[in-house]
Amino acid sequence: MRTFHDTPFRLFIIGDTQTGKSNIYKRITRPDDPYWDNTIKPTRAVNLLTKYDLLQNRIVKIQVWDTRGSRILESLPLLLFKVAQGFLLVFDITNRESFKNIPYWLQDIQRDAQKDVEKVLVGNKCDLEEQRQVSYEEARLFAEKHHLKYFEISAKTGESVDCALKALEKAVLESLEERVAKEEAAECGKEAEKSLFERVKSLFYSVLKGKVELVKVFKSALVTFALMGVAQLLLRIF
Ligand SMILES: Nc1nc2c(ncn2[C@@H]2O[C@H](COP(=O)(O)OP(=O)(O)OP(=O)(O)O)[C@@H](O)[C@H]2O)c(=O)[nH]1
Ligand SMILES: [Mg+2]
Repeated sequence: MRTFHDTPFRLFIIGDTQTGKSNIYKRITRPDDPYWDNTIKPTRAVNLLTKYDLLQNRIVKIQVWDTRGSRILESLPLLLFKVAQGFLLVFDITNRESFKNIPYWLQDIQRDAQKDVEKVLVGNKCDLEEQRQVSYEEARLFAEKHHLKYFEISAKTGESVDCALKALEKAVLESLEERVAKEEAAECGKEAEKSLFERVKSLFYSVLKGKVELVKVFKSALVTFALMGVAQLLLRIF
């Protein structure tokens, strides 16, 4: 029986530069920090932290990856996409360009990540309602079209950050459980096939053994008859 406790869910936060990924990362990894820190510098490579989370009464280990948003020289995160099990796809609701680039990020995932990877779309900075450039409905429809869950969050106030993260964790957990169940079913199938094979084999051996026994009996009968014949012949002669 496998547990998920030692296998971290590798969750990547990706999206255009300045969409707030590092601040979301900070909210996730240090949720109890009382202050809002807007002095985080642009990410140069990746930030990475492993932590435990409670999900559906189970403790899951998650590894959160904060990546750089620049699409120039982005080869490092893209190489790492292979190890990801989930992506938090971030755009900034006050920056239309960052929303328009989401399809490119989806292409990167499709090209470089595992096929069954989970994705959740988040529109960050929902505390800046007056500067909004992407409506909730437009983003929601886009998400629906691409089979993604959509959350509007604020790394600044913390609004819905946990909901988005939990949705991603849940999707990853369900997909892993499904995969494990399939693997176990395949194993059971193999076992059943094997035991059927074993049964046919032993049946064959017992039949063969039976035949050998029959041949033995037949042989000894022949020998007995032959000896009796020889004995009768000798009696007649003498
Ligand atoms: N008002 C508001 N500002 C935010 C929020 N999240 C991030 N910011 C600001 O947006 C800017 C960029 O934040 P980062 O977290 O560094 O963005 P990033 O996506 O990590 O940027 P790169 O590392 O360059 O890819 C900073 O000035 C943050 O203070 C938010 O939820 N609300
Ligand atoms: Mg950053």
